[in-house]
Amino acid sequence: MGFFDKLFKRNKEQQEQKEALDAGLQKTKEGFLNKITRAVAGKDTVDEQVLDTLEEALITSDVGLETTVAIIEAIEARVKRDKFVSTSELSRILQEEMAAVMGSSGNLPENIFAQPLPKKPYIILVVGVNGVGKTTTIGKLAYNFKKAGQSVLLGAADTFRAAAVDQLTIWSERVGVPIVKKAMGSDPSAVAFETVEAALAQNVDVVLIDTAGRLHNKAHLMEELSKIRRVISKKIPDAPHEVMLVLDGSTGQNAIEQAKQFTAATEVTSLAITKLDGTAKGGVVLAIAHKFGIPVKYIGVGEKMEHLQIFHKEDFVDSLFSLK
Ligand SMILES: Nc1nc2c(ncn2[C@@H]2O[C@H](COP(=O)(O)OP(=O)(O)OP(=O)(O)O)[C@@H](O)[C@H]2O)c(=O)[nH]1
Ligand SMILES: [Mg+2]
Repeated sequence: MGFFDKLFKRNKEQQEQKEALDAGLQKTKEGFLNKITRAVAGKDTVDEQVLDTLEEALITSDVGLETTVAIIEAIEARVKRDKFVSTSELSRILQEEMAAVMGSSGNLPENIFAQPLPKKPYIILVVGVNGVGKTTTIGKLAYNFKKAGQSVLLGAADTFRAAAVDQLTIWSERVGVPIVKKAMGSDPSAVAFETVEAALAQNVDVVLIDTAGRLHNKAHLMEELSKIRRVISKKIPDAPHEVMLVLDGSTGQNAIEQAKQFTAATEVTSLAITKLDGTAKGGVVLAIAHKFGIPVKYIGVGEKMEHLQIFHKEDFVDSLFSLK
């Protein structure tokens, strides 16, 4: 049991989620903890050398330079202030500072899916490059919203590939929520428009709109997203209410690069980081949460619908440190 673990009482479902997170982060943890253990081996107190090794451990665990420096500086300040910090205290301080550096991310309430949404219908546009897990994340979100009692409508605005519409249709059947779709090659904004129209007519709570991750080129992709946004706002002026960028955590620094490009080209209001199961690059979550000032709301720790988690930064850090 880790440090933060002791602070929380979890119900059965939360406990299962935490175990899935622990298991998913196994690889990241192994690399990371080995490096930390090496950093403090044979030392009683936190000195320059311990901090140097720690810095290296964080950077090579995909936490990235900028975020690592922020964490190390915070620890240095504490060491300076408290004069004597033992290496046994270091682990606790490190966990606290790792969580702190993630800022506004990971502060969502446990019952987020059941809470009344700020707008009805609440329109979420899901964006990201191909293969990151957009369609899967939509399926998982639909499952969670529906389970919490909200009515959901899916919009298949990825019309670039026939398989994309099929894939979202399978999710709609699996979860038991309706879908608006058109033939492959149709105008994606037309699909988005009809989806929003149907949501208004049917008094739906949440709308999840899937988009293509690959088009002829990047400029075309961004242009298409702007057009979808424009068309949606013709029906509901302040929609989409959320633009969720999906990032594949297993690609490490690549995910950061994608986040930079998308946030420069379009307004992104929330993040989901997928495929944290089975990767050693989980440290990238800290970098993403720290760098962009956009809340990481959800993380994916597997392919199934139960494998979407509300992102809790303390749980996340705790899982990086808890040895099974
Ligand atoms: N292990 C794991 N696999 C995932 C996760 N999320 C998605 N996947 C898998 O990643 C692959 C791509 O997911 P999609 O949802 O099709 O990705 P996409 O972004 O919609 O891709 P395009 O439609 O091609 O743009 C699928 O095989 C998913 O099952 C996750 O959290 N963990
Ligand atoms: Mg897709």
